[in-house]
Amino acid sequence: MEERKWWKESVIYQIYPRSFSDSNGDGIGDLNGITAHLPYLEKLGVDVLWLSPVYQSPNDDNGYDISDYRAIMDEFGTMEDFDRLLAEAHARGMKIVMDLVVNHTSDEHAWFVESRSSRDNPYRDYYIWKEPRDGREPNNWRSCFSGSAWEYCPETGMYYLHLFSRKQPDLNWENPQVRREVYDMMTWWCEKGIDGFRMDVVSFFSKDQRFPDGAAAPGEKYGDFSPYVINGPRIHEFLQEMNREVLSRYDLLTVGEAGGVTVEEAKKYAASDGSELGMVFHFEHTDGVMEEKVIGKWDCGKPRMPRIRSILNKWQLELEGKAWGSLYWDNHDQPRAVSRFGNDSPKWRVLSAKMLATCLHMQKGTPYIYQGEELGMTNAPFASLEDCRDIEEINAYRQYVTEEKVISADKMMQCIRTVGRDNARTPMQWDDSANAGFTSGTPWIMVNPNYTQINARAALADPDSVFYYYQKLIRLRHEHTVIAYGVFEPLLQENDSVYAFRRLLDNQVLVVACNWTDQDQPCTLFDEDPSVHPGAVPEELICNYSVHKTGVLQPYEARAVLYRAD
Ligand code: TEU
Ligand code: CA
Repeated sequence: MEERKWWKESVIYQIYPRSFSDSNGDGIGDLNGITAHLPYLEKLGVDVLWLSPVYQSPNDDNGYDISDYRAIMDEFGTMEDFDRLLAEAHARGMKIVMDLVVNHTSDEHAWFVESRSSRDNPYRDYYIWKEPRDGREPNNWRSCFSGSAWEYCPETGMYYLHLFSRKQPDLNWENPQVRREVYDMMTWWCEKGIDGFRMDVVSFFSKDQRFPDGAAAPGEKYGDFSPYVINGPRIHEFLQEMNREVLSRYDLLTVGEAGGVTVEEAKKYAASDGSELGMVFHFEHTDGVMEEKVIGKWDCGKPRMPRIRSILNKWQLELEGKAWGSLYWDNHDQPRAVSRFGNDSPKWRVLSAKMLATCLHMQKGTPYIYQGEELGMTNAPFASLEDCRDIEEINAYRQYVTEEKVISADKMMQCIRTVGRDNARTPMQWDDSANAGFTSGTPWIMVNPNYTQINARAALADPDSVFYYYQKLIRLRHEHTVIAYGVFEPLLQENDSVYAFRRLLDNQVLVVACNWTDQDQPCTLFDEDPSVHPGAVPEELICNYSVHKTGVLQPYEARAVLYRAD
């Protein structure tokens, strides 16, 4: 069994503060709103709260554009509010993980204000500046938020790189002074007593210093920077330095958001020797898995379970004994799990949400729950661009519908309703009062109209709710080390409807089977003894049906049975 670590046995709950709870009626979630709901989170049983960025920011990308790393965003409250949240979370046995966004800053950060002012400013090389090429951008890289990844700065007649919005200039990680500033800031937060970092676009820090053009599809104006940025030449050198300078000096949870990471690269980022990070998020089961590829990241339709299974099983098998993994369906950049991977119709929403939860939480790795996932919250019926707030959606709409006219407004709205990030950013649904109890003011983004049925108060009053199912899954992970540390083995790999696997540790075998369809599916897995210990005693740990059918898994049925040989 791997070396035991608290963050390997923990369940992490991601809070998007802007949409969690508004305590002062300005329509925007805030830190005191989180503090007020710590009892709810303690009841759920989660161990760690990961806060999306709460630092000072002009909110061009809702806090992922930081203008002061050592101050709290005005709309979220004060540093005293933060200190109180940290102390109260700790008092309740919960840890706080911060979102570290250091691939880029806001263009309103003091460093960039200095850097852009003159070519010989001491902060000039904190960012990536290039001369024009033939009077235009230095290369053809596309920004993740549409358009060029370069912005011209007339003050000095040069371009700066921004892989995201023009208000998010990339930091120059080649500059040791930049790395020093980052490590000092991280240390400052660790000294305040936080318990870890989620690291934004950690796989983008190191760029190929030749900045070559990327591949552009025929007719496309911009090219793909990925091969020259993702898992770049010095990334592991940088992270090992960060580990030596900061991470190794504290007992932290560290998780890198590693867009484009392969399982081979993940073995370096999350190596068991602890030389870099604890774990990474990969994107293989969330990017490009939908049935209908429309344009860019914009897909429609549903993913097929066998495709999801082959990806997740690959990661389970490849990381075994080499690196620790993360488990997630949802976050603030992804659509709601029950809408994307499950079935959000009134008939099947609860059952399929529980099935998805079982499928994920019985796997090996640290599981992440995104706010509202424990309620089975769904995608939102955004009617038009006016309902959207996300810069990625708004820029993509402008590019594809307004400027390039490559898809219709209706098709773009269908894509946004399917995979748009705002699906995860509609307010947390607390009760059936106005605005779902999120705010007494006007919410910054529309509330999903289904809040009257889907909300925390209703869930807490219903013993069969998704909430109590998640609560049980979390408790089981705390009670059974086979769930955290058991070796993963796939089962029924030819079955296109049932996703099954087993976990082995010492004299225990945990068998899990999940029906991903709305039909009965034949399954005799639990009728014969699937364990490796003949005569082992079966104990059903969890199931989303109270009555079983022999030889069948009912629609969206998920079952986990522990076989223990004495
Ligand atoms: O996301 C990184 C990233 O790759 C996103 O572009 C994501 O893949 C995409 O939005 C999926 O549709 C991180 C943060 O999680 C995201 O919220 C920020 O917008 C981005 O970095 C820039 O900080
Ligand atoms: Ca507020």
